[in-house]
Amino acid sequence: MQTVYSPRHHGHSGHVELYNGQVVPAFEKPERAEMIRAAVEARGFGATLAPTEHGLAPLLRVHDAAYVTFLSQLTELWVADGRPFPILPSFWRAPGMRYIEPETVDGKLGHFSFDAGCCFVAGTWDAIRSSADVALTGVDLIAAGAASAFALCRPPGHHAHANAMGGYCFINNAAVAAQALLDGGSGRVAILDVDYHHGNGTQSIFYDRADVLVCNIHGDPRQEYPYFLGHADETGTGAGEGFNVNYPLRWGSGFDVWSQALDEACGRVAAYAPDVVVVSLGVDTFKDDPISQFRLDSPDYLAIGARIARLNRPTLFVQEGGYAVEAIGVNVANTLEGFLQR
Ligand code: SP5
Ligand code: ZN
Repeated sequence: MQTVYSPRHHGHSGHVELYNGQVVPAFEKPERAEMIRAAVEARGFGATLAPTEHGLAPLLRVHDAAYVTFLSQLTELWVADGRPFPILPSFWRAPGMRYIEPETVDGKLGHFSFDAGCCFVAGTWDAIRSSADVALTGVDLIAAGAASAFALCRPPGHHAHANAMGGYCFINNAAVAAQALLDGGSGRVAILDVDYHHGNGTQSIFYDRADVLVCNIHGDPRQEYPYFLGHADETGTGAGEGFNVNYPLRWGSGFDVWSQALDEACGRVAAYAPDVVVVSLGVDTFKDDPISQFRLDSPDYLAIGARIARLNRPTLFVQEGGYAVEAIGVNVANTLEGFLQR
């Protein structure tokens, strides 16, 4: 299994988030990707490749043009206003307010986000593009016949909606990849999201579609971020009815409960018979994750990979979350190793 990685993720560094009411260094930091790369390379799964440039067209297949334009112009708007970094939104609409893009930068920031989890610094837009290119180069590997590939994306993507950033996510790399697979000739794609947090962006993007099955295992939104999506009764709408499946689990869930949900999700994926499986691979389900409340341990990730391998489909792993930096490499590499040992 080859890994796609770009050092351009380092441009997104030194950013902050709001945590327990304080401005703190973001948990989503460059060391995450470096720990993963080191662990994966040490296991010798295959070559590490640089991504090829795919431009913005594949992003515009799942994101609104006005949103991508906003992301591409935000930094210059901010700098033109004479403001220092970092850039952080702090104004949002409530239901009932108008959906009209404001002309000024603070208004645009709120219009195109749903939380203060997406901080911009000077190199953020370049890192966002490189992360999407990493996912799209992974798609190219699968399209060329690889049985599997690992897209070491940073920043992550699964919280990003068609027109909004949030939760460290700007462009939804897994959604962009799934759409690119369909555009390349796949008839059906399944996205299996095992990140601790519900992939609200991915669910939202494909909610009315039958050509992408979206399965999510995550912290119950009654307790956990993103709070406002991810309930079990969200099953899709219109043509997409029955093609969204949520497995919300309570704080404190261990691998006994979690692996049962994975078995059920894999049953749904197998019944769908997808041409390709895209795994949104977050390892913030780990017991020592600093912002999460599940209790998976490092050997459990070997079992997760092995269970996914039993689907016996071409599989693209797309990196999402995981914030226990000292264990993140082992946990990601264990998942891939469990998959490869099928
Ligand atoms: C890609 C990804 O994993 N994004 C996660 C974004 C989570 N942001 C909000 C986390 C809220 C954590 N609340 C902790 C409260 C501790 N007192
Ligand atoms: Zn997460």
